[in-house]
Amino acid sequence: MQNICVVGLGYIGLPSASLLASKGYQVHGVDVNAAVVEALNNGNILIHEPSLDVMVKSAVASGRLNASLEFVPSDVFILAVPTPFNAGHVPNLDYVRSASKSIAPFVQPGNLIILESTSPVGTTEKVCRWIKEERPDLRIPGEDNGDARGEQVYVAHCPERVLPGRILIELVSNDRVIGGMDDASTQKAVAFYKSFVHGEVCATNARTAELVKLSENAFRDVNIAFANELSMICAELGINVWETITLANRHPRVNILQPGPGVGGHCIAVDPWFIVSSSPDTARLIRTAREVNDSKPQTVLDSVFAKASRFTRPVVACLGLAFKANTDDLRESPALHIVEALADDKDIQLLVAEPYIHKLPETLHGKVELCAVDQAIERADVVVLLVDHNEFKEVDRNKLLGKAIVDTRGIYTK
Ligand code: SAJ
Repeated sequence: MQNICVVGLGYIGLPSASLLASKGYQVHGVDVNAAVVEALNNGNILIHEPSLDVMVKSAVASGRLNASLEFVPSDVFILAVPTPFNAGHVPNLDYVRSASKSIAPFVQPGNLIILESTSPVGTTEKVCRWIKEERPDLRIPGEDNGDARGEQVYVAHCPERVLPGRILIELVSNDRVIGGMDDASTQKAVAFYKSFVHGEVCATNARTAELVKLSENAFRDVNIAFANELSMICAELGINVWETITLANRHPRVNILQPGPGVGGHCIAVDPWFIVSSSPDTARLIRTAREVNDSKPQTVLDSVFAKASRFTRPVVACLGLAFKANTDDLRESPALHIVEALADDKDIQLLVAEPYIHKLPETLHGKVELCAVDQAIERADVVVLLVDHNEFKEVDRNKLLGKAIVDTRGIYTK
């Protein structure tokens, strides 16, 4: 297993590809986005992730990592493509299907195919079916293989579980869960991951591995929903939620998470719906947690509008657009949605400080002024803290005196 084809060069595929190249594998990356491919071949990246630029540069310089729009024959195929949802929170497997169908012509007996994308239960079985449809000559686990000859193809799910901001560390140090479509696939995939993972590599079957990953993010979502609901209860009762949580967490078996402006990113706000879609009548708590977290941005907006209404032509400064601290990642960001909604109010003069970006997203063009944090605060009547970036934690508290404050992260009002 020396040649690896990584399909999808995003937040998971790109770090994985460069890590594998650094471990001595010959890695070919494939992406549908020509800009990503071109950047990689020049040793550059288009996303922000600590140390990734250095690792990609050195992997490309070593000759062990390259990319193109085309697939190539390989010993191992890793699918790291997005799994979003459609209207009604129905999982969208189009990218997994397309990746499976695209690698099929290049798959040979003995190859290992790994699905890393977070997926609804049953998706790894579908990968097998999609490949079989293209290649009836191959022996694929879980399929009717009739007259197919040669060594089998090995297929496993190994869900990614790295935290954006710590991807390169967690790719190596986290335990991994590997679920093969049969025992032979599990063993082959376990051997492969053991060659570069320091954490424990735990074997199971494909369906369990799929649900393990979804459960991890649903667990976190439910716990954040608890904190967010508590923040709304505290607001109703006139109690400081941050103090409440700090004191409750002094109990040895209580560990309440932190409320925020809502849950963002492309994982925690998405994956629980994959459980709901498989078990719509049973997944009641998981669904409600999603609804609680999705309702939080509106609660924040209500409180901004209430504070802004005390001023004529109020200047509102929003601190942060990213979906979480110390990143430029704006995907599914509640902070961004809140700023977009405020930008539609013609009575408000809106300033935004976001140290991780240099230009505003298109939805805010011409509606919002991007400025430095000190300047934004100085000019503001209302300061809305949306992201707990380090730069915002360091703000001189004297500069906030006399300002109306909506603090969604408990930095200024703890
Ligand atoms: N958040 C809160 N309060 C908290 C913790 C988080 O409001 O106490 C918010 C964040 O601000 C953010 C969102 O939740 O908007 C998600 O952030 P996160 O840091 O909890 O997680 P992600 O989405 O960056 O990464 C998660 C991780 N999953 C778990 O921790 C169980 C990561 O390990 C997964 O690999 C990743 O999802 C993924 O790709 O699925």
